[in-house]
Amino acid sequence: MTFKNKQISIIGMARTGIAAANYLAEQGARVTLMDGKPKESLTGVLKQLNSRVNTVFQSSAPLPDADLVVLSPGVDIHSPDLKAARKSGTEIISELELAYRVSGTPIIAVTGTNGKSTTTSLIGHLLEQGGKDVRIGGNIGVPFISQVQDAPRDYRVLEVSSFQLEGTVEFHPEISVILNITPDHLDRHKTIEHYAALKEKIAVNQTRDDVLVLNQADPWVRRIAAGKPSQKWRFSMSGPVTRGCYLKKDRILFTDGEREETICHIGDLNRAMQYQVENVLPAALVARLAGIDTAVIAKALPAFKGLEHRMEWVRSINGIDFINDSKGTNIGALEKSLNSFDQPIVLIAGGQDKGGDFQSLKSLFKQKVKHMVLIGEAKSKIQAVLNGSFGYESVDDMEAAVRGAYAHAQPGDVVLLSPACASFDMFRDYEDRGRQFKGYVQSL
Ligand code: UMA
Repeated sequence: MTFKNKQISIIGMARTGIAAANYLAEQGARVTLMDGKPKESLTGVLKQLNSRVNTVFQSSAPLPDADLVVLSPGVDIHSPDLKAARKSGTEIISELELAYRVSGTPIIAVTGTNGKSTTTSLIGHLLEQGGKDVRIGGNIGVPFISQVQDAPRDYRVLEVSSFQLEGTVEFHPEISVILNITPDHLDRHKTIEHYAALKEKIAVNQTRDDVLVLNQADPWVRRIAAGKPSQKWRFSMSGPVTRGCYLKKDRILFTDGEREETICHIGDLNRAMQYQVENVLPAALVARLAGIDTAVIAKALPAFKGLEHRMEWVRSINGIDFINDSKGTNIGALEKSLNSFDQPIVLIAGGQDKGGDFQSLKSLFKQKVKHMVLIGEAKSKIQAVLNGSFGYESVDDMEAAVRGAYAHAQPGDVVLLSPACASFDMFRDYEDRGRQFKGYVQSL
C-alpha cells in the first residue's frame, strides 16, 4: 500500500491522530491533522508532530480533496462533519484499519465490554514467558500505528474497542477474543444491537484457518459466533466446555476435546487476579493455542499482578480489605466486581452517568452491599433506585467517601470503589479517581 503524495486527512489531534499523522508523513503522504478544539488547548501537540504535517484547528471536517480520511477512536464515524467526504466517495477508516493494512504480523485481538486491558496484558505476559516475541498495543493506550514499524517475530496482541472497530473494513486477526457484551457507550452507539454489531467486526473477516475465542455464558457473544467459519474455542466460569478453558471448583482446566489438563488452582494466582478469573481463562486459552506449554503458563500466571485500578488490592486495615476498581465505568463492570466477593461490601459508586440502568443491579445490591457511599452527578439517579431499601449516604469528594465507607465497615468486609460511571465530573480521569482513592485509604 503506497501513501506517497496521497492527500490524507486525519481527525483528532491526540495520541492516535499524532501517531497516524507522523507515520503517514514519513511515508510521503500529504497529511492534514485536524481537531475540533482551538489551537490554544492543543499547544503541546505541535511539538510532537513531524514538520511535514499540516494542522487545522476548530474543525473536524476532512479537506474536500482528501483521498483518504483516518479517524481517531474518539471521532464518531456518523458525525455530520464526515457527510461531505462520504458523499464524494472518499474512503473513511479508523486508525486500527490503517495500521492493520501496513502491519503484516499475525494479530491476536481482544474485545469485549469489560476485562479487555487485563486480558490483553496477560496474553502478552504469557506469550513472552513462553519465549514468543510480541508487542502489546491498541486501545490499551498505545496506538497500533505507532508500533507498525517495529515488527515482532511472532504476534501483535491488540486491545480493540467498538470505537476502533467502527472504522474497519479488512481487519482480520488470526485469533479473535470476545470477552463479554453488556451495554456501554450507548451515548454514541445508541442501541446494544448496534454496539454488539461493532464488536462482531473483530470476527467477520476470519476464515476456517482462524480462531475465535468466546465466552460460553454470554448470549450476545454466542449469537455473534453462530455461523462463523472460524474454529471456535470457548471459556466458561460455570461448567465444562467441549474445547477450551473452564473453571472446575477451584481449578483452571484446558481441554482440546480429548485430553484435559489442569493449568493451576485459583489460589496460585496473585490476589487481584483471583477476583478476575474470567480474564485468566481466555488468556490461558490463547496462550495454549499459540503453542505455550501448560507448565509454562502455570509458572507464569502467579507473577501477573493485574492492572492498576482494576480490582487492585490497596490495603487491609483491621481485617477490612480496600479494593480500587476505578476502571469499572459501566454497570456490567460493577456487576462482575460485586459477584467476585463473598464478603459483605461497602461500595463507593457514582460519577458521570453513561446512561447505565442501575435498576438492573437492585437485587444484587441487596444481596451483596451492606452500605453505599454515592459520589458525583449520578447520585440522585442511584438514590432513586435504592429508594430507602438499605443504608446509603451521599458525599461530595473522595476523602469523605473513603472516610464514610471506613466508618461503616467491620472486620471481614470489603470497601470497594467500583463507580459504574465515568469520572470526568469530579476527576481528571479514572486514573486520577483511583489514585485519590488509594491516597486517602493509605492515610486512614
Ligand atoms: N475530536 C475531534 N472531533 C470529534 C471528536 C474528537 O476533533 O468529532 C478530537 C478531540 O478534540 C481530541 C481528540 O479528538 O483532541 C481525541 O481523540 P481520541 O479520543 O481518539 O483520543 P486518543 O488519545 O487518540 O485515545 C484513543 C482512545 N480514546 C477513545 O477511545 C475515546 C484511547 O482509549 C486509546 O487508549 C488510544 O486511542 C490509543 O489507542 C481510551 C478509551 O477510553 C482509553 N477507550 C474506550 C474504552 O476503553 O472504553 C473505548
